[in-house]
Amino acid sequence: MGDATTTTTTTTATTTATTPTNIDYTDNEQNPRVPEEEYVLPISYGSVAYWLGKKADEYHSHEWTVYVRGQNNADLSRVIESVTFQLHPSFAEPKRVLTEPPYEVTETGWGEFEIGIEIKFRPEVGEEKEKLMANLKLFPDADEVAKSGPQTTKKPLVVENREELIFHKPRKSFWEKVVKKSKRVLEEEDGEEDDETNNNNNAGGGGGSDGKKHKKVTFAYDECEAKSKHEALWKQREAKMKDDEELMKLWCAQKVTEERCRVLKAQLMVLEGQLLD
Ligand code: SLL
Repeated sequence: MGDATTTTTTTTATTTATTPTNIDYTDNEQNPRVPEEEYVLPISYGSVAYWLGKKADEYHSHEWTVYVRGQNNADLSRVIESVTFQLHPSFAEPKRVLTEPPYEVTETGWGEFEIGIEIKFRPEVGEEKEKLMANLKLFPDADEVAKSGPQTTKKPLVVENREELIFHKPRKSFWEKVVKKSKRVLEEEDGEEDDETNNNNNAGGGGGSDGKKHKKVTFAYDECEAKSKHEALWKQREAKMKDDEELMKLWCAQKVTEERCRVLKAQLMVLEGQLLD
């Protein structure tokens, strides 16, 4: 297995948001929905593939892992009952069911294919399932080779998708037994904010937009203790994403300041002109 701290060739899809399928919004008396709340669960899923180099043979050129994980190492096991990966029929027992983290399957093979992923939620969540599709990629594209050099046994090819599972109007059982059991991380006075701003990257939360000051409460996911083979790689990627976000914020702040300076200079010139008249 390669060293995860080496440079990676990476293809990342943009974050998409999805609502679990087949949601029945009709209320049921035993387990009603909490209408004013929303819970956001950021996950990542995809594949990591290493070329086997000298160890490669005709049918086993790469070792790869397909995975589902919580962003920022969040533990998904309180929400997820099982993750099923549907592999290509050329693999023995292609339906792989994982009932605890890390939700990942590692195999060796020769070809690329689409891997069906089905996430089944715990009964208390009250929603059925979420279906995703991961594109297993073993061979870098020509432009990736041009950018990062040829494939080596140390450089993993990563295809990662980020997704936000959004639970609108969560079931009371989910809200009380799962979400509210999580650490409460933030409670602050909040102004005229939109409902959507009550959910940040690693938390779900609630609150109305009545224009009045109100308390904003968010919940942190517990850290996942089960180690993924690729944990160092995930941490490296997430640290880089945070750095990129910070850089983007700094860049925006700089642009705003430059624009303000320009406007102030123009106003100053007008005032100077008026003084001279
Ligand atoms: C194709 N899309 O039809 C591809 C299918 C299947 C890959 C790729 C099996 C390895 C093994 C394997 O890698 N299958 O037999 O252990 O061309």
